[in-house]
Amino acid sequence: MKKIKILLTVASIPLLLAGCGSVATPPAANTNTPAGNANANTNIAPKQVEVNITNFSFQPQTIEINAGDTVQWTNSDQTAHAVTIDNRIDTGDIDPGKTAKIKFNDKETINYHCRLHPSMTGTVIVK
Ligand SMILES: [Cu+2]
Repeated sequence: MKKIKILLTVASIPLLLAGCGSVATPPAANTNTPAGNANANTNIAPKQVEVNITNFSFQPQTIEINAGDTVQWTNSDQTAHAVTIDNRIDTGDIDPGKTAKIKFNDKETINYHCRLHPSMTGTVIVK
């Protein structure tokens, strides 16, 4: 009985090592992907772009994204804000610490503002 247990333990060590080795490989391969996509505006996996709402402003105020990307606004202020695109969409009030997302499918330039504080403006350029 004892001999069998030891043999099993020894046999499993190479398997564990092999497992570690194969797990380490994929991240190295993935680092090439963003650089390869940098010059191509088509066939890029949709991504999420972050805009921070702070001190009654959208940061960054202007962002460039690709069609199909999603923008997420995070309200880091102590008061509610909103993202409003006239005649089209309103996120509703985004309370402090909360987020709202809009997906942009068409290539266009969109000016938006905060419904609660119209002087807060931002631009999304969809390429
Ligand atoms: Cu606001």
